[in-house]
Amino acid sequence: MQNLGQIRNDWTLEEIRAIMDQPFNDLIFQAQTVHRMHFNPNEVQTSTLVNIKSGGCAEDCAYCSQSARNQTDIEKQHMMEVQEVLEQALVAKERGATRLCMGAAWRNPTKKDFPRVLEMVKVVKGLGLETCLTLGMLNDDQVKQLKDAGLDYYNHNLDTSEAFYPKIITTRNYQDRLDTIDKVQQAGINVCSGGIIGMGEQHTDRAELLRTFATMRHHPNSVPINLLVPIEGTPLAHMKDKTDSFEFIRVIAAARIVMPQSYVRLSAGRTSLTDEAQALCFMAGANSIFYGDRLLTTDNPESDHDLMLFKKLGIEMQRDVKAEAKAQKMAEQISELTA
Ligand code: SAM
Ligand code: DTB
Ligand code: SF4
Repeated sequence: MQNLGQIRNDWTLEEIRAIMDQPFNDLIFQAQTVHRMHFNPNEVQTSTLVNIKSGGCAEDCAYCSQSARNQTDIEKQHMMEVQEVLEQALVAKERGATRLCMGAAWRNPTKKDFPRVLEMVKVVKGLGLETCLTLGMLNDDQVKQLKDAGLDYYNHNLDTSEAFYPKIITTRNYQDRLDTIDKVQQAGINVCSGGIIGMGEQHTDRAELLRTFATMRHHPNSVPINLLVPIEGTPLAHMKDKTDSFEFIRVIAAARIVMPQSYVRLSAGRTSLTDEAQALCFMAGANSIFYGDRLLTTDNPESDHDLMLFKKLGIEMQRDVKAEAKAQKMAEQISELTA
């Protein structure tokens, strides 16, 4: 392919399908070639998730354990105290994560809850961790306040193609999602946006989702590719073992090729992938993961298992040297002030 590894925003569906459909070895070789043009191939960025408000969500996302419409057995919880987030952030940092991703089961954050969210961002940043939030839709004022608080990333997924989306969510439309992503990007906050594979969508829906991201003016900085975690009590509970892992790896490789400088995140569903399948995902250009024993309401591989896999593969966890230096400086200033 010509211009392999160059940033383009004019990808067509046919081009992306052709990338995805080529022989597996050619696809992986191409993805690995692009990956090496922009990244250290033996380094993976790690984010840890914290569910800061669990369950009772007003949206009707068919995959989600936290929708009030789904009869799941998760524990509903009010918004966490800042202190509890701080404690979890310390554990994540100790284990080597560089980013804390705080998620809330909201359609959108309310005025009442927002000051505490801002406080969480400041406190977590103070530890030298990067911050990411995923709170649902945002208005202009909220985006500005998050930027002022120093938020590094905002996660807001498109989940699937525009055509398949109404089969999964009816309480908000695709354009709502695109609008929030646009606001976040315009404010200068890094966008994290991806989707889910295995909800009953077709191959072409997966290519179309990638096309939507790859034709944005700025590709999302981070693109999480989730493998559906089928949850009892959700309309997608029956979608067990429906996705071939090679198809999942093909999507990862195609994401790497069409968005050469984005972090491609191997996200939910890793517990149902073998170590070998995950190794192929890294070979295909995945270079970040959620790290820590839990996702939001479901299990993730245990950190020790991930460390063992990294060791077998010779993969290093990325360190955020800038954030560490900043936190060190802040700690020095605090100790000077309190001396
Ligand atoms: N409420 C916010 C929202 O929807 O933007 C933030 C939290 S929501 C749980 C974040 C993302 O997690 C969803 O957009 C979806 O892509 C992913 N997700 C949720 N449940 C999942 C599941 N069962 N399997 C795979 N991915 C899932
Ligand atoms: C993303 O794309 N995946 C993460 C994060 N962004 C917020 C969430 C995965 C959730 C998996 C199901 C659960 O644990 O409830
Ligand atoms: Fe609510 Fe987010 Fe779950 Fe949808 S994915 S039901 S918006 S928590």
